Amino acid sequence: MRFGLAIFAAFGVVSAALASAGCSSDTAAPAGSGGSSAADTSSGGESVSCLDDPRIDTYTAQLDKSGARGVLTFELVSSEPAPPAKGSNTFEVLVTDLDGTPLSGNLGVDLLMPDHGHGTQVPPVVTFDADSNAYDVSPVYLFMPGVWRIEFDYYGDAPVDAEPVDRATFFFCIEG
Ligand SMILES: [Cu+2]
Repeated sequence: MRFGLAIFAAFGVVSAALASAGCSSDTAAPAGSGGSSAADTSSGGESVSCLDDPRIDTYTAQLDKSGARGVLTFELVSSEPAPPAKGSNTFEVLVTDLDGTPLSGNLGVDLLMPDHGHGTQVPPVVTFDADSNAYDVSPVYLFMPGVWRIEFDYYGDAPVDAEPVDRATFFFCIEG
């Protein structure tokens, strides 16, 4: 599942649905139906605690990471709500080159629960905000408690199914 700018959103819906079919407790409604179903989506009725998982990032505003190829920097400027929570989140993401210049090319976002092998049901929409020089990514729909991997792939002028210029991954523990 690789979600990019609007033209790829339809593809994202299909692949997300296929991938999420593999998760047995994937019963949350995709719409913002409130917290009433929280008990249904946690494993065995127990709340999930992944805060000690060595993979996860501790959320702070302006959390930045060097890309895997060392070419770009990806900064999670903010999450709303903060820290990221179960349900729909909005991320602001800044991508800069080695000179610190903000970039505005195609950005793909890939959401995955690595322990369950599925993505999300609602693909995020990525828009570039020329005022902040950053991307708005919404919704970042983290519907299930547990560890989520959020990958950003920067493509520049190339389409989002090309080889990315650089990429970075963030891991967050979503509590049930
Ligand atoms: Cu899951």
